[in-house]
Amino acid sequence: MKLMSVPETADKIKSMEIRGAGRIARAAAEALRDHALSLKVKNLQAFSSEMEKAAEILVSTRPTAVSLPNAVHIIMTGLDQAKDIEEARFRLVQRADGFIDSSRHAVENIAQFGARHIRDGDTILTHCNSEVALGCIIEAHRSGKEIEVFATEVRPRNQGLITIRTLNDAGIKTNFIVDSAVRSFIHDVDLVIVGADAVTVNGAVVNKIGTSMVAHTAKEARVNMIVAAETYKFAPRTVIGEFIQIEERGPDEVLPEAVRKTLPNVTVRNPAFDVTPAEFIDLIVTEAGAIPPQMAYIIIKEYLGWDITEFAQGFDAPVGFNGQQ
Ligand code: RI2
Repeated sequence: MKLMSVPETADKIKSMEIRGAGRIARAAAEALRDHALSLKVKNLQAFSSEMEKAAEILVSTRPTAVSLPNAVHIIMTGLDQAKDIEEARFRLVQRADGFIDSSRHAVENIAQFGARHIRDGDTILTHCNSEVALGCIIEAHRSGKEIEVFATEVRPRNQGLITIRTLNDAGIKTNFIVDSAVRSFIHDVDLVIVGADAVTVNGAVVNKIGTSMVAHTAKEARVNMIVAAETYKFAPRTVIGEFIQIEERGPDEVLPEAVRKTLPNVTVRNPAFDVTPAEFIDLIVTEAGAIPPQMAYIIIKEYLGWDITEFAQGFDAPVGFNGQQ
């Protein structure tokens, strides 16, 4: 397999050739690991500073999915405690491989846990393309439950096309609808399942633009809404009141320049994500189990290993994935 350089991976994440909050985190982990393995420098200080630069390039690609800085933080932790380059390299590679493995296991466990909340005969609505949300749906189907899915188109990047291809290939009966048709079909739906790019300490979920509209519609129709999210999508810095930055992407994704030129008074706005408040979400399914959104702090503290006291000591306290030091 060809190794991808850090700038190559960063470009692919930016352009969304590599996309999905979990996948971009694993891609960043691979890029950091490969960079560490190929780095030829004279001393530990140079090694750390080169790795820091690479980490910064990767983290700056997409600002919303907190899986990315969380993964990078986990992998970079402890570099300064190594006694030489070889130890630093070894630790980093171990952490990167550990993160990739944990991430894959988390996706599998969430599929198992999430599928339990899907009943035989259920019709499920999903928005965008989330590997964990789809994992739950596919696992329910695999375990013999008869289910049907409504999948939205997801303007402007049409991730719904990836979703319907996956569902089709799994042999699941699927209805493809435009985003604005959600309210027209919500009474045919028993359960909404979506993924997450970030979960805040107060249980709000940041996910693909349109998710909050789906959530409002589901709430109005008394349809339950489940969010499938690995623990590394919970955002530690929201504990100290930081907001999640919502990525606004370029106008070309929505309207070609040739058309925009004819409309001098029109500005295209293209936020990639929106925020769904906790009260619109019934359950967040993580690899550590299913929790009500209001318990998000427990995940940040117990599973990511972040505690409010650590912020007082400075943000770089050595913590790791699932709280391992
Ligand atoms: P998984 C995606 O963002 C979608 O918003 C999706 O719901 C979320 O990441 C989580 O995806 P984008 O990369 O990690 O399409 O569950 O902007 O695959």
